[in-house]
Amino acid sequence: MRKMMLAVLVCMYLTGMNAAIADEQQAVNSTNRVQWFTEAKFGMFMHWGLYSHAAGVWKDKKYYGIGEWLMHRAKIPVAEYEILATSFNPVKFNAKDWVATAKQAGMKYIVITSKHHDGFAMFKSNASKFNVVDATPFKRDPLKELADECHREGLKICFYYSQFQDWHEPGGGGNSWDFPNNKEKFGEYFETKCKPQIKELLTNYGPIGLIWFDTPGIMTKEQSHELLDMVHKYQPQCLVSSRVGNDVGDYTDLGDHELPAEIIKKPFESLFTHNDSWGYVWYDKNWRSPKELVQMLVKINGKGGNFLLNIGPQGDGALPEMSIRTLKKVGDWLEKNKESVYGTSYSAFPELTWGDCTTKPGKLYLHVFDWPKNCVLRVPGLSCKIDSIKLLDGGKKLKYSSEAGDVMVKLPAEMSDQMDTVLVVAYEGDLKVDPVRTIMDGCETTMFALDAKLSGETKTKKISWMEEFGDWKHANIVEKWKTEKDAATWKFRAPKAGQYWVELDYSYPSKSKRQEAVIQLSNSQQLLFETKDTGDKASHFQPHRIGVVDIPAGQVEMSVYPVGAEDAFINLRSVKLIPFE
Ligand code: JFZ
Repeated sequence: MRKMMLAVLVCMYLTGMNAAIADEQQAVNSTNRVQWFTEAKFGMFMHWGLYSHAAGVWKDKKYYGIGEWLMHRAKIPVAEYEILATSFNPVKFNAKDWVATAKQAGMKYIVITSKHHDGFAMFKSNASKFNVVDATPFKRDPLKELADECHREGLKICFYYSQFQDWHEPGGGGNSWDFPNNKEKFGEYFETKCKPQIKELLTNYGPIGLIWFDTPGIMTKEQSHELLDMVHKYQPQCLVSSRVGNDVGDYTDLGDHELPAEIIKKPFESLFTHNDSWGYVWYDKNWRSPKELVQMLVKINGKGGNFLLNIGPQGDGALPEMSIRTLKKVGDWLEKNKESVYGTSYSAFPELTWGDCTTKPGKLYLHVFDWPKNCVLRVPGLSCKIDSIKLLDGGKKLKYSSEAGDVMVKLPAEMSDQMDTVLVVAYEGDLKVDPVRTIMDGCETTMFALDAKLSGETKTKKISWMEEFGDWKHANIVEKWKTEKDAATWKFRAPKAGQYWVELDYSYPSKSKRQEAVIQLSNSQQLLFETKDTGDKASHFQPHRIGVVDIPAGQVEMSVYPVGAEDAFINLRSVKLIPFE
C-alpha cells in the first residue's frame, strides 16, 4: 500500500513538474515566437479583394468610406456580388514588384487579406469555390505567388482572415439582408469554412509570420482558443493577433487608426491606412505624406510598437502610384536612419514636444521633428554619463551643455532631414530621466487625460467613434467629475518663467446646463470659466481658450475641477499651454 501511495505521489509530482516545465517552455516559446515581430517595427498591410475591383462604387453610386465594406453598405445580395468575380482579372499583379516595394520601404512583413468579410478567398480553397482560382478569369493563386516571393526575399508573409464575419455564407456573421438568422448557423460555418480555410493557409503557403484574425463577433472563448491552438499546432512559430477575440492572442492590435496614448510594454501593432480606406477606392485621394508616415512610425516605435501601414492594391493588381512614390521616400529615410528604428525599444522620456525617442542599450535616438528656432535642443531631465552626441546620418559631433537639469544640444542651422533629423546620444552607466513633463522654450505643450493624476470620483475612459464610415477615431477623456473634490491634476516643469494661455480640449453635452469650473495652479493662481456647449456627442471636442497664467520656473501643478456640478461636466481630452506672445 505504502509503495502504491509513494508511486501516486511521485506521479503527481512529476505531472506537476511536467506542467510547470510545459508552462515555462510555452513562455519561452512565446518569447522566441514574438521576437521577430518586436524587432520588425514596420509592416505592410494589404486589403485586396473583389471590393478593390468595385473600387468604392456600386451601380454608379459612390459609397464614401472604407471600400472593403461595399457589399455590406450597399446591401448587395450574394448572387449579385458573385457576378463581380466573373470580371475580376488582376493581370497587373506582380508579386516581385509588390515585395520589392515593401522591402525598399523598410517593411519587414506583409499582412494581406486572404478572406475579408465578403467571404471571397484570395487563394485556392477546397472549402469554398468562391475563390480567386475557381471563380474568376484570373485563375492564379496570388497569395501563393506572394508567399513564395516573400520567402525568397526574407520578408514574413502573414494573412488577414475574417473568422466571424462572412457575408457570403448563411452561417457567417454580418449578412442580415440575405441570411437573417445567420447567428444560429455560425457553428456550422466555423467548422465547414473557417477552420478548413485556416488549415489551408497554414499548410499550403510555407512558413507564415502571423494570422491577423479580425472582428471575432459572437465567437466564444473556446472557439478563439481553438483557432489559436490550430495555428500553433500547424505552425508553432506563427503569431496570432489579439483580434482572434476573447483576450486570446500572441500580441495586441490596437483599434483602427489608433495611436498608442502611452508606452505599452508588450508586443503591439498600430494600424493605419495610407489614405482613408483599407480597400482600394478610386476617388479616395486623401494620402498621408512621407513625413506624416515617418513621424507616425517613430511615434509608434517610441511607445514600443510596430507600425502596420495599409496599401490598397487596385482591382487590376497594380499598386496605387501615390503609394509607390510615398513608400520610396519613407524607405530612403529609413535606409539612412535604420539604426534608430529596427531592434529599438520605447522612449526613455515622457512626451517630447519637439519629437520622439527610441532606445537601445547605451544609446538614445532623439527624433527631432520640429527644429528649435534658436538651434538649441532642450533634452529634458536627462542625467547620465554622456560619451557623445552626434547626428546619426553622417556622424557629425555636436556640442552640448547642461542647464537646470536638462541637456542643451547645439544644433546645426538646418535639419539634415525635414521629416525627422535623428541625434544619437551615447552614454555609459545608469540612465536617469525626470518623469515630469517639461515645457519647452517657446513651444506649445499638450498634456493628455492619461497623464493626469485623478482625485475624487474622477475617471479616465477611452472612447471610439466613426466619422466617415470606417474612419475610426479614438480619445482618452477625463470624466465622472462633479464636485471640487473631483479633479484632474497635471504636474510639469518649466525651465524658465513665462506667460501661457491655457486651452482645454473638451466636449460638453448641450442638454446640460452651463457649469462653472476652476483651473488652479500650485502657485495659487486661478482661472475661472463656465462650460460651453459643444453639441450632443461626446466625440464633439472643441478647443476652449480659458485665460492667461504666469508659470514660474520649476515644478508646477495645474488642476481642473468643477464647482458644484449637478449632473454632467466636461469630457476633457487634453490641456494645452500656449506661449503668450
Ligand atoms: C476591421 C474591418 O472591419 C475593416 O474592414 C478593416 O479590415 C480593419 C483593419 O479591421 O475594422 C475594425 C475592426 C476593429 C475596430 C475598428 C475597425 N476596433 O476595434 O476599433
